[in-house]
Amino acid sequence: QWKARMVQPELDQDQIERSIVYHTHYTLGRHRYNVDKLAVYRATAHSVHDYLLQSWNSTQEQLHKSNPKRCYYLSMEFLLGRALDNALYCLAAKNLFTQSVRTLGFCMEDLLDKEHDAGLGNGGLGRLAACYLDSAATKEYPVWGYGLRFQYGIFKQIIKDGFQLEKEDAWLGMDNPWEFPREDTQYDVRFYGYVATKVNDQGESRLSWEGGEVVKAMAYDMPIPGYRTHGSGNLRLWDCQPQSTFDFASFNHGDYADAFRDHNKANNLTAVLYPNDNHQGGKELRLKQEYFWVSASLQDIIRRFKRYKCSWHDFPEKVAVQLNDTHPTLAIPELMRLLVDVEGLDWDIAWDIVSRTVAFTNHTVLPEALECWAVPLIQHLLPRHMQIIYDINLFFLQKVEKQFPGDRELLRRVSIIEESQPQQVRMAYLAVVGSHTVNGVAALHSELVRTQLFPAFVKVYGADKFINITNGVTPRRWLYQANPGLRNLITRALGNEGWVDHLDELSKLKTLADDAQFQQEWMQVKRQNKDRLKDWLRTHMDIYVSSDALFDIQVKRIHEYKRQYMNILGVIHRYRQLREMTDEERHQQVPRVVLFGGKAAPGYDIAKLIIKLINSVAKVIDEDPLVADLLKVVFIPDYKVSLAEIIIPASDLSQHISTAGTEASGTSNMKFVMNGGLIIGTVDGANIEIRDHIGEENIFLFGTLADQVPELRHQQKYHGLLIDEDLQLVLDDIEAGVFGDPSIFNPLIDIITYGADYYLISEDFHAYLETQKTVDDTFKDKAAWAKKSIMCTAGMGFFSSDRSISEYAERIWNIKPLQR
Ligand code: DL6
Repeated sequence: QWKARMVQPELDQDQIERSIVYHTHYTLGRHRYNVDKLAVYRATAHSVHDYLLQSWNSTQEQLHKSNPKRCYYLSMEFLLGRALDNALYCLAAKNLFTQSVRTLGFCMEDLLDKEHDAGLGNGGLGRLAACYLDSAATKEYPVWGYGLRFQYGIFKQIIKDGFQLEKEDAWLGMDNPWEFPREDTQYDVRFYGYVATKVNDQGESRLSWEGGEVVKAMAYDMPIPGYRTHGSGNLRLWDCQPQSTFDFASFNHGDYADAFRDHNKANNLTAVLYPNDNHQGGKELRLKQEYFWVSASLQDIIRRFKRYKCSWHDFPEKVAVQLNDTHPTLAIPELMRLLVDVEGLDWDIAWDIVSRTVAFTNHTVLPEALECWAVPLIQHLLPRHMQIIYDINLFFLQKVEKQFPGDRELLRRVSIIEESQPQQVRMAYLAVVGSHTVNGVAALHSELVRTQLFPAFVKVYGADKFINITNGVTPRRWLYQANPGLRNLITRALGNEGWVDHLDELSKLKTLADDAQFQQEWMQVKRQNKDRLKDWLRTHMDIYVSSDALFDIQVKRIHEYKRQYMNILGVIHRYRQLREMTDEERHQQVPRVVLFGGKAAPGYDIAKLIIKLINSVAKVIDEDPLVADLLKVVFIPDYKVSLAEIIIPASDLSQHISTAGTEASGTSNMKFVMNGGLIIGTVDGANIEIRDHIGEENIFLFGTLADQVPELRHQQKYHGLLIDEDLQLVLDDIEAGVFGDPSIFNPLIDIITYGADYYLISEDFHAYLETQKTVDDTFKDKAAWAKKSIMCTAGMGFFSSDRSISEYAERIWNIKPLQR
């Protein structure tokens, strides 16, 4: 089998083996005597990539022939995770490849584990973008993702003495079998410089951006497999290259550092993803990244559009551009610059094109996450864009003035420029003004977008411009691939695999929810998934847990608003209670394994302290024999997509307990429930719609409602905070040093005691503990729990990202699936 031969990509075992051997020899330069698992993983990945390229090419050909309207999804983040297993399932080739690598002496599971996660994202926003690419490819919508090819993705998290440390994530390794460089697709991108007036051939004067420094953007393409389709989607990532490799003059003078200055500067631009989630971080380099990416993407889009010789007027009939949050908002002034300065269109015509092409998704109402950039910085880095933004604002404000004469307050409220020192550009406002549609990501969030974030714009534009498209997740990765046991059981129960791309089919499981035999098989699968996680914890962390315990999981970015802090305070309360019980009482308790995972932004001290507290509590509980079989706390380091695929199917309960009105949607809540996990949560984000779909008896909701939050905050601020009694006891324990040096945790205590408890932990604590009691009681009734678990999965059809992407396609982009 190791004999090298050229392959014609055909899906039969013999050809697959030849292809793997071919890549081992000729792509990697390895030989059967010096081949290891990593090399065989890479050779296998290259082989799968060959097959994907076939469908990629066929889709491109089809697109070229039919020239349909296309959508371009501009997202700073695409949190893809691993590609191999997913591609094999999509191609329906998992068995063939597994057999092939077995014949060559390897085990597929070992190879899959060699793949490094593509961690080009921070959390929900980036993973949503990855789910959307999967669904667009599966439904054969002409959608391309555009992003940046960061050399370093989200950092690797290491826990030392309970504290988070960060290490770089060099995800690209030696080669990335999933991408191919497009040397023929390169664009110049300028920074700094000045604006000049030029007279064109027709004698008209035009503004032109000149001077400064110019770098090159080069495209890398990653095919995105659709599930059992003939075609494939595409993710185009931009890499930054210097204009020239090095300066020969400096080199000849022996100034080697100077000779490579441009080279290094260009390399730095796309070097690293900013590790902030729901927080605007970063200064000039981040703004440079944003501009570099949107400029290259738009130049590419325009080049493709011009190939078909359509009139500019038809641009919005051929192109839809979706801004995934405000990060790509510079696309609005950049498209104006390209149309007016470069293509010579009049301002009004260009503005009509831009505002019929662009749409904007908002993903947060948290003020600290809303992007603002200082005017002097934009002026310095992008002088022409600052002029354009001023003009957009001027024309918009003139329109508002005409519509609401004399309403100066309204003008102030909707101005894109904030009159602070220095002035700031409000990117969300610019995105609203330049887009034809603005959407939120869950029903409650979209309501808050209308009423809290952009009420003045609703007054100007009317409410119809602001719509809701509730998020979804791909059932391929999050159920079919991550949970083979449940996949097989569901397929057997429903008679076929049709549910994988028609998730509503799951509702047929409802008729089996009371069937004792089915309940038993269902919970057997859950048990196997818990065992899988248990084994992982043993082999990777040397931690032993019992699968009999209730697995209670909270995995997501660590943030005050997500309230991991409340969770660990609840654990301390449980621990206190267990210690105070008699042996007999303790005997009655449901054992719990409480698992945490998630990264804190490196500069977010309070979030890092929450991680330390979790680890300190875990250690004390671990060393206490009195609670040994009843309570275990584990912080799983370096939470990422591939780990989520093991953790999520193993949960009995997961926590989604953000302060009401703060979590725009959440998407892990959908993944857990899809996998038959129950959730405890607040009346926030998509939890609300999940409740509506699975039935309120199958979800544990509690706590303050979003519309009560402002008044409660006001009261606490002006009348002081009355701390919940149980919470006070828990805080006393921390202050007494039960979990180690209490002085470390002072800032955490202070945010409740002196910080007016902004996230309302004290307000919700009692209801949270009571609801946790209900969870314990319910878990004791095995049949009732099994029924709820089945009803959870059965109700999740709506939360497939296939439904979300169809809504985007129909309600915003006006695109159709490719006809074959
Ligand atoms: O829409 C995807 C995801 C939501 O599920 C989360 O609730 C929300 O917090 C997250 N938002 C962000 C915003 N970051 N920025 N900018 O990540 O989006």
